[in-house]
Amino acid sequence: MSIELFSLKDKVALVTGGTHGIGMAIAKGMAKAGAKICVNDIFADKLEAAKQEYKKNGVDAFTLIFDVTKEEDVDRGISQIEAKVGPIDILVNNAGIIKRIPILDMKVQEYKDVIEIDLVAPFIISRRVAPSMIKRRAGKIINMCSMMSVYGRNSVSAYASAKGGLKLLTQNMCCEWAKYNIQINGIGPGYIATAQTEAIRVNGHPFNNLVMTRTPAGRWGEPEDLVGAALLLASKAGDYINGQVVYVDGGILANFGYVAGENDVK
Ligand code: NAP
Ligand code: GCO
Repeated sequence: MSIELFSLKDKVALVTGGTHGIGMAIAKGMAKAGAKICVNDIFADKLEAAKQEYKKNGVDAFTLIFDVTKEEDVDRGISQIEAKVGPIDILVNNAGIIKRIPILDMKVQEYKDVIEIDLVAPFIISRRVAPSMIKRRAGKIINMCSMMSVYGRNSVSAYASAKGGLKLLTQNMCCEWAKYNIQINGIGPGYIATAQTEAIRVNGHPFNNLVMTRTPAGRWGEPEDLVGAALLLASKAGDYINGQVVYVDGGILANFGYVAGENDVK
């Protein structure tokens, strides 16, 4: 019974940017729960490498090229999935980028590029997928938010603007589509060891020290740490969870400035 609650048997799941990192871990987890996996990317070689990696894990992923920011590309890609795999039951808006540039140094175009991928793309893709979910009176949308959905940090203004916006887009989608039995939620990962954080995850780097000392769990998260929350939000188990962001962060958002070993108060 409890296993059935989290089953994704025969569900069609699209995980955008699921060629590595968090997206791939979530897609593999969903495949294990029975879902048929579709992933996109903009580069053919990355898609091919991902296809092989999925195959090694016993997953026959449907891979296709489309840029999440281009409406026509998205339309063509989703039509292809619908024709070859089936209508999408689960959409994970995972594709994302970050630019760490202080506001005064950031070009307007750089700011817009982040907003396009991290905020406008989930709007474009969800709008393309939702009408079919509405018709079928069933669907799950998971938006990859961030701790930057609720906090700022120096040098990530565009990213925080996008992820803060994505949290509220999640809430608005819930307001408009919950009545059609569609659940739209976000996952807010803490600091996770992927390509996106590679440059700041180096021994001795001040940011690495910050993550290690301020995260109550005392470690970086692994992409696989996100799978449980994704299964909850994608399955029957999450049928009455709507418009929420589930933070999977080793406790760092719960911690007001505590530095392990430095400011212990007894
Ligand atoms: P990642 O390893 O950099 O993966 C991001 C994925 O998005 C890649 O597959 C990338 O493709 C794809 N992508 C980027 N632009 C795209 C576009 N225009 N069209 C299609 N695909 C595109 O990042 P990650 O750490 O796994 O992050 C996944 C999501 O979680 C992102 O939304 C990120 O902001 C969010 N997140 C990450 C962390 C963290 O600590 N890592 C924390 C909170 C939230 P290419 O490989 O071809 O570039
Ligand atoms: C940064 C990090 C973050 C994380 C994540 C936090 O530079 O602050 O890369 O943005 O990736 O989004 O939840």
